[in-house]
Parts: sequence; C-alpha cells; structure tokens
Amino acid sequence: MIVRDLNEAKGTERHIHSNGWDSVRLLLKSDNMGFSFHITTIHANAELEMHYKNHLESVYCVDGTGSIEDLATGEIHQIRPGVMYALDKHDKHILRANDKPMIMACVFNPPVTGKEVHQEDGSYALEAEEA
Ligand code: 9YT
Repeated sequence: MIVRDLNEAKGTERHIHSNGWDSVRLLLKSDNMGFSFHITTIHANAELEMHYKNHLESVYCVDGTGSIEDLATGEIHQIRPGVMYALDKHDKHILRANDKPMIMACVFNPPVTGKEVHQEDGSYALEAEEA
C-alpha cells in the first residue's frame, strides 16, 4: 500500500512549479499504478493553453472557480468544486482560473514520469520520445 500526505510532499521533488501552475505528483509512473495522480494548483487569473496529445487526463475541481474552453468547438464550460472534465479525445483546450487559485485533482494515463515539461504545443512527450 502507498500512503502519501499532500502537505508533506509540498516543497519536495514531487512539487513542480511552472508558469501559472504548480503541481504535487502524489503518484508517478514509478509507483506502477498505470496512471499518475496529481494535485495541481492553477494560479489566480492564469490562462493555460494545453494539448496532451500523448496522454488522457481527467481533472476534478476541489476548490476555486474558472472555465475550460474546448478549442475544437469553442464551447466554454464553467468549472467549480464538484465539476470533473475528461480529455477523452486529447482535446486541445484553454484552462482559465478566476481571481482565486483553482485546486484540481488530476489523473494521467499513461502515467507521468515526473520529468516532463510542457512542450511548445502544450503536450507532454511520451517517455519514448524523450532524449
Ligand atoms: C489541471 C491540469 O491541467 N493539470 C495538469 C497537470 C499538471 N500540469 C502537472 O502535474 O503537470
């Protein structure tokens, strides 16, 4: 069994900081669960364009409000605590936080290894594509 505490993982190598967001990876590929599990904070007023071409992602909003724009259709869905979205078509999207941080629980399949950074197109490379 694996038991981890978000508050203890904050500030360790599991806690990744980037432009407009930071993320604590509670489960990574090395945990052999077949998915990774992250608690991600989208910073207040952040606007993030993302396109996970190589991963499926599901996200549940724990706190804060914002929106997600589907760039294929132009549709904008409001996000608030209790709302989940799943990028089942590797959907290209823009995630926007309102004037407070959004706390999101995220699952990735295949699992993130922990070393990925966003590429210019907003995707993460598959491990096999990494140098
Ligand atoms: C909400 C969202 O897009 N989360 C993505 C995960 C985060 N960027 C991470 O842990 O890399």
